[in-house]
Amino acid sequence: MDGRRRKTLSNKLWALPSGTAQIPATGNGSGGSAHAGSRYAHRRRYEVRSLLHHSLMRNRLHVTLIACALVAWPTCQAQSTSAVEPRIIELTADKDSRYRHGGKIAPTIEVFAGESLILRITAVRAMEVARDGSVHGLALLDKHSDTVSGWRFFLQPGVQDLAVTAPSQPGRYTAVCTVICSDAHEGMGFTLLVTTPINKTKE
Ligand SMILES: [Cu+2]
Repeated sequence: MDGRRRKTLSNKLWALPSGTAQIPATGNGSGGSAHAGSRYAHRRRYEVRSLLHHSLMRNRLHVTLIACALVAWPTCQAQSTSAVEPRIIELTADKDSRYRHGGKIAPTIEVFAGESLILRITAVRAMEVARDGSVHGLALLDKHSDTVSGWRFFLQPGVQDLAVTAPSQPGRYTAVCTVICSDAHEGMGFTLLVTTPINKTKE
């Protein structure tokens, strides 16, 4: 019975908010000194010790939690302030099998190496549609005509946001359409000019 009671008490302790944890538990039955028989006193000591143990554990837990919070807080702050919103670049993959950006056909878009971007592409059907329903495609090729990792997409009619990261190597990259969308498909593309980030070129 003793053990069961302790178990109940410790369960209560864990359930109670920290400030109130010890008061009702230690006060339970010990308020009147009339009950101070030796057996009772022994049990009480035992319980108090177990309560102390638990409250110590709780204190340690609290200290640990607070320490974690203190450590985590600046990290979260740093992350939220340093995480730059990706730049949105609006493009149209048009019905005449041309990429447009700000009214320019086959534009050159300048980005920083490693920059987070969102390509907001409005795709409009040209003559042909791929079997999966895509009306145009997009692949970014490096100087060896290899597709840059993470830069291959098939475009459905309408607006789509493509999250990409600019290549880490500065240089001139060519974006091409990968769906045979019309006779003019071969000429459909744009240039991505990747430059070194500002903080590395400050002169
Ligand atoms: Cu095409």
